[in-house]
Amino acid sequence: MILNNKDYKYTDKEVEKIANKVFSNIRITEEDGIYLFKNAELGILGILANYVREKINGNNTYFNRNFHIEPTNICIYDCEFCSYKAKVNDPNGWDYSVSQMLDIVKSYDGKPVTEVHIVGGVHPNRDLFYYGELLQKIKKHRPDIHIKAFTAVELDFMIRKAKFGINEGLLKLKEFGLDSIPGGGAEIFHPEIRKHICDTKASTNQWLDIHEAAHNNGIASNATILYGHIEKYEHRIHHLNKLRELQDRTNGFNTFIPLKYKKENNRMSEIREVNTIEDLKNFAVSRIFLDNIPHLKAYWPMLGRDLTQLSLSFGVDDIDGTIDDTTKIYSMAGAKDKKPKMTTLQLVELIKNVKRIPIERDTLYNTIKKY
Ligand code: V47
Ligand code: SF4
Repeated sequence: MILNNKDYKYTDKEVEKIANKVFSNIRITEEDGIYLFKNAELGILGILANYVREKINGNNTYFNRNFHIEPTNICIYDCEFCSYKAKVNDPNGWDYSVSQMLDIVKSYDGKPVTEVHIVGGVHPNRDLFYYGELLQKIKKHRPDIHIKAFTAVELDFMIRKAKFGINEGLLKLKEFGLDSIPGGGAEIFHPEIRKHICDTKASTNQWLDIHEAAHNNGIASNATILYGHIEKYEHRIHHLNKLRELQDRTNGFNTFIPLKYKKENNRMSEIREVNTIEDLKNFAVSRIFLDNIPHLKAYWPMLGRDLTQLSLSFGVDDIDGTIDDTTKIYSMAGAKDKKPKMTTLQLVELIKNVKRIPIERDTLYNTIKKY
């Protein structure tokens, strides 16, 4: 359903100019991106994002069969938006041993999951060798499973604690069994905002350096943005531009995942969450701007099922996976789904209901099954 500019009655000349660039496959500038955020109405953003989506991914809509392990919520950092973390000895804290985490993996014996997503807090006593043991034991037990693990923030700490350089640390983890890196910890790259929401953890440059080094060592990764709090459109575009520049150098990002700020139980709770229009605009402009990152993901446990379906008309081509009630990050921050879990059949139905083609994929987007 690719529409072209002849079908749309523009009310804004500048939006028309930018739209013509998109339809001519010309990259839009940072100024264009900000202009779209501020001035384009949702209809044209949907048309443009859908054009880019269908050019790259056709009608395919991807999902996988995955589960999460959250090793600990104990964290040395104190991000303002975090509803999840606990301090050492906090009664709300958890800190799983390697054998407890292996038991989680074993509970999937005989089930056709293809990915384990491991992400958690930055525990002061856990280093690269502790997590290395976990990776090795998972691979020994289940060699077929892809391990997507540790945000750049966790990696930065565990690599420094082991007194390794970035390349050396990543290669060691790869040797232990790390297959790819999730996109978390990016938040907002612009220093004006980062200093207010997550001042002490890995900086923008450290996050970007870790992903660049991973890509250069054959480890693919994802990228996120945490949007909808104190940042302005200018900061979002600055963030997208940093990712686009890095992707031009390495081509190592698979997927971009906008994470909507959820307000419950954190120190930024007075900030209202943005509405659905803003969510859809954000997906659309991300899709239009990031012409070199192949996939755009709507993370359904956070957005809910209806908005996830809608997002498929605003650039999104991936809805993550079955997840199976194994993540607490968003339920603790106020997401409606307290026990997120969808069967493969439910994911397939969700996609088919909006006339897209469900594709079960592995983490690296190889097709496992077309429905
Ligand atoms: O970096 C924390 C976010 C991220 C809140 O790579 C919050 O496939 C909203 O990395 N409101 C971690 N978001 C999650 C993550 C992720 C999730 C899904 C898929 C992938 C992937 C990666 O969670 C953190 C932070 O940005 N987060 N608190 C909150 N209150
Ligand atoms: Fe720690 Fe991550 Fe929470 Fe920040 S967002 S306090 S790094 S668990």
